[in-house]
Amino acid sequence: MSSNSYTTLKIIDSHTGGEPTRLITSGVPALSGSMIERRQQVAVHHDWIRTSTLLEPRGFEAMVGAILTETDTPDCVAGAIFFNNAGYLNMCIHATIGIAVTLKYMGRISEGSHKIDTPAGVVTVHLHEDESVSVENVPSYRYKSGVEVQTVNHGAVKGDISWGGNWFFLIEGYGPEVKFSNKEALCHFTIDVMNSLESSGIKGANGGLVDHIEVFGAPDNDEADSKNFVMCSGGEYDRSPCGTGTSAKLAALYDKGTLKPGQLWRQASILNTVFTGSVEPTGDGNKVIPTVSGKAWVNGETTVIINPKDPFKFGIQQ
Ligand code: PYC
Repeated sequence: MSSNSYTTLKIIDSHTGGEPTRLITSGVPALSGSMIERRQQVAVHHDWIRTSTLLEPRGFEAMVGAILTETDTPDCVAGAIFFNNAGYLNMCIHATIGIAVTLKYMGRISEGSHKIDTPAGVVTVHLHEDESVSVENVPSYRYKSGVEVQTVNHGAVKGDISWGGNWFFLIEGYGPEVKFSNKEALCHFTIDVMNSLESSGIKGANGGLVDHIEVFGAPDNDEADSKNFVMCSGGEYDRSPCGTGTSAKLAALYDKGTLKPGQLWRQASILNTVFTGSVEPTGDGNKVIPTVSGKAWVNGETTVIINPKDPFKFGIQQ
């Protein structure tokens, strides 16, 4: 773990539909217990791993990180703890797609089906011949529809609260048009909605913070059914279509009766990268298992060096 009094971490970078994933593959202190317990140990005792790998000068705000862990859950090839510039996530599908492709790059898995343990539960990844990856997500559902929130700067906005591994507020017909040149206005709009949901006490089930906002618009071409803009909990937008956000959308479409089991939905991102998805009902109310597919590319491999003398060894935190 340390050489010449430096602490080191090994990382492999990838991106999924434009959204980066920084995977920490070694150098992490020993963790134990369930994935929720392991995440808690990292958050309380080793948050320096998150800040030193994702914050400047090594990272930037849109980067999502994951620690590759061992797991006590039988049949899983690995565990994953997800985090971003602001804190920890339950689940992240773009990162899971990135992890599957990275595990293949590391020679740890080959084509086929593999289970990965996460704080939200066990997910199954299918690594296909063309290197695309499908993730069978945790049970997802629309919790509430047509919820109105009074925002500070954008008037009243209505949306659905839906779970896809994280809590999402799904919005259609409000806010700036979903196109890349509007990204600043979309950031202002979605952050206003996120803050207004919190200050109005509008929550997901069991008081869950609704910390992802997803706005939908018409796709630019016939390669997608919809185009989205997703604001993540750290105040940065997702460059990919956001897999948990796509799951939340699929669950809402199913609940509305507009998406049948097995029917394909193609969700484009603000960069026009596409995830495809479908659902299978669980038999438990309106809950479904979404499967979301996309492609990731490994694009870097490096050693993080933590020099005790470096004032920004753990990232710039103001
Ligand atoms: O793909 O699930 C996802 C995700 C969550 C936050 C950023 N990406």
